[in-house]
Amino acid sequence: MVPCCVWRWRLQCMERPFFDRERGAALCAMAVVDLFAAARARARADRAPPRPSLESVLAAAEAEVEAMPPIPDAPIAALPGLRHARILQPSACARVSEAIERLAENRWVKGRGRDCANFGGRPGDAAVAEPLPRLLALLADRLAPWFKGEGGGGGVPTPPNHCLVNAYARGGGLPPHTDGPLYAASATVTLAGAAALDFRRGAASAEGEAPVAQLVCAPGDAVGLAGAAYAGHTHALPARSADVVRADCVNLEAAGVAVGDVVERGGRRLSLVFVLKVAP
Ligand SMILES: O=C(O)CCC(=O)C(=O)O
Repeated sequence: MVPCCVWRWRLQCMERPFFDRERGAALCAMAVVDLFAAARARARADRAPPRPSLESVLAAAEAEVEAMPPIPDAPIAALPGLRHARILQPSACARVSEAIERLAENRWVKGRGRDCANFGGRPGDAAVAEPLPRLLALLADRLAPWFKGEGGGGGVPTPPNHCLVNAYARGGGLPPHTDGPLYAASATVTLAGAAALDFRRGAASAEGEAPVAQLVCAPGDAVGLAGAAYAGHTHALPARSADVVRADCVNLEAAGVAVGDVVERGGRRLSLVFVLKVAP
């Protein structure tokens, strides 16, 4: 960075007549300042730790997922089809987040309230356009029991085959929606940024209607939607930077919160939405 006073001085020099000895000296001094600034920038870059390779970041995250115990069934009685469980411990969550940020780097698409990156195809397209990267496929395998009997799976655990990565800036959110008729269930893993989801009765319910349930999810948590929770309710992530825990919160104990607590979203929310697309 060249200090402000140097810029002012440079501009004054430029305004002087061309064959000015003082100007010549000033230009030499400027060159010296530039050389020092460049050398300082180089030294700073040399001091920064080298970026780990994508392969090593992926390998570390995959090892964490491979070491995960099977996920519990974890149904929430208050809303049939809703599940919630902590599936990633903090170190696993940090490694998976880092790997997902790297995988998504060249895929982000700007959206309203969030940026999205798709793996497996676009959400609205019925076809599965590509196999999931190994890390996402490993997570999908872990989540398979929550998709038992979905998508013609014949009552056996069926891994989801599409993943939407969501990144919300502070205060971002999603209005009430369902995940659509192409799927019958979804599982969302929070990797960064806690949040409280609101559920409203009816597949077309909107913001003006009162929520019937709230669910708090923290980094490392998975939320499963199937049956009535998937098709008979909308879910929403209100656009705000903190959520107040309400009396209709259905996972107080599992989330370790009490009514009236304020759950800060944090700077950036990163979540993975897994769905099972049925081949057209
Ligand atoms: O980030 C979340 O927890 C919600 C994501 C969601 O509902 C969606 O992408 O449809």
